[in-house]
Amino acid sequence: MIRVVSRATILHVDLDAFFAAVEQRDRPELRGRPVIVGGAPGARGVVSTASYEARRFGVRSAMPLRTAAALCPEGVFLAVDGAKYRRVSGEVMAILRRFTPSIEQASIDEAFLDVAGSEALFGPAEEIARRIKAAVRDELGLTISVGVASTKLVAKIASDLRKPDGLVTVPAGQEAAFLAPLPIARLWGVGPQTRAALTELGAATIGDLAAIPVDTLVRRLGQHGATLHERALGIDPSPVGGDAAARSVSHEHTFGVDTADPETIEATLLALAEGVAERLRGGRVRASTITVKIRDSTFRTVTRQRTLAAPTDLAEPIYRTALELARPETRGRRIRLVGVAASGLEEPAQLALFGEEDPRRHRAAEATDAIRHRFGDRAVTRARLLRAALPGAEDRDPTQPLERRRLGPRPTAGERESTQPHEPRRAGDGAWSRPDRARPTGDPGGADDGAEPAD
Ligand code: DCP
Ligand code: MG
Repeated sequence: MIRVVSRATILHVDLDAFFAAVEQRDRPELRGRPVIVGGAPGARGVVSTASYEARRFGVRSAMPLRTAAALCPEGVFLAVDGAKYRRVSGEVMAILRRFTPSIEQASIDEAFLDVAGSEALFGPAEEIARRIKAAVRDELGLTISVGVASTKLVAKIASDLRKPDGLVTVPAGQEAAFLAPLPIARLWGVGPQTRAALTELGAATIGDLAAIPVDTLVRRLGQHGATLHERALGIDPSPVGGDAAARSVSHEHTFGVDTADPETIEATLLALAEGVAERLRGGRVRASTITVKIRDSTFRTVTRQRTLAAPTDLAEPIYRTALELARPETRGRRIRLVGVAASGLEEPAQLALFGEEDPRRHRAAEATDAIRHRFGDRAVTRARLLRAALPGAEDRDPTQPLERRRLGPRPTAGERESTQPHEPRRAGDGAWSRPDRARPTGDPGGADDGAEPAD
């Protein structure tokens, strides 16, 4: 069998003691104390999670609360605040999306990222992992653990190894050696029954499993035995995020103070469009659908969407489209939040089929990315883009009614356009653009699904 040795560009990110960490962050008096999230100590439910202080007493997720209370009498028992954790989850995912459009949220507190296309912009995968850890810590006051590897399977096992606040990199080619000493239960697909069967075959560690002939495993476990043998060597063909068409890249901004000033709103849309375009280029994908999200001071939220005539990764068409879509929704309102998302992503192989935009413009945009990467975000003037896409000063006169002003060139495309009221979502502001792939593990029942995210 020929195996292509790829690079370690897959990250698995997992928050540490997620629900408990959010509570300790928001209530400093709980820091350093054993916090158990799940309900009152005498209640009939189970533990959702426990802080690392409580874990020292043996408290674990899914344990009955009463057992936890017996193990840890001085524990601080808290109810599950699902809406809050979903909002924070959205904020974490929004940070992750800044580093790559190739992201797959696997549960409420974990995601896989493929940063192969982001290394030119942000540095090697391990450096990206460090940056992500710093951003989550500095911006959200939470710690995460990250695994870096060539496959999702190995990245996930790596992220779990040095929790909390861990960072474990497994260089390409080292997967089997990394896994060998670990117990077989760490592998995907090893539940109690499989574990019993493997124990009978003498396998306690993943290395033991890898040493068993495949035929023996297949005789005992069927096709699953062959799959496990591959996994024991670190082989896992599953791509991050599945198909590109289901993914999207989004940036959004909540104003410090709600604003009705068109100039502020337009400038913000421009910055968001630039950020989205940059991430598309970093991920080597182009988008054919642009969506804007507008939330006003009454929390009325709308999204408006348009499909472009040709897929793009440039800020100008994204900005122009976003502006056209946002204009009727922002007129005369005090705006709380605006967002720009690009979806309908296409990989380069498909892109060759499409007519190119001006290749010089494209190269210039990529050069801009490279300069930003080296010298920081502010190094590149936006004058060219501002001149090209924004109307002249007279057209932007804030004393003129909006409808009398020219707000940038007409769009070039627009077959499909839709307006729909914002649908209720499980996550908060940050998670609007990407339908959750998997229902979060331990989703606390969804009792508040449908509530407007309270931020
Ligand atoms: N969860 C839950 N019920 C479970 C497991 C988890 O409600 N049986 C919730 C609470 C956790 C969150 O999901 O905070 C994330 O699950 P993790 O397994 O990642 O656990 P933690 O983040 O709490 O801890 P760790 O540091 O081990 O990741
Ligand atoms: Mg976690």
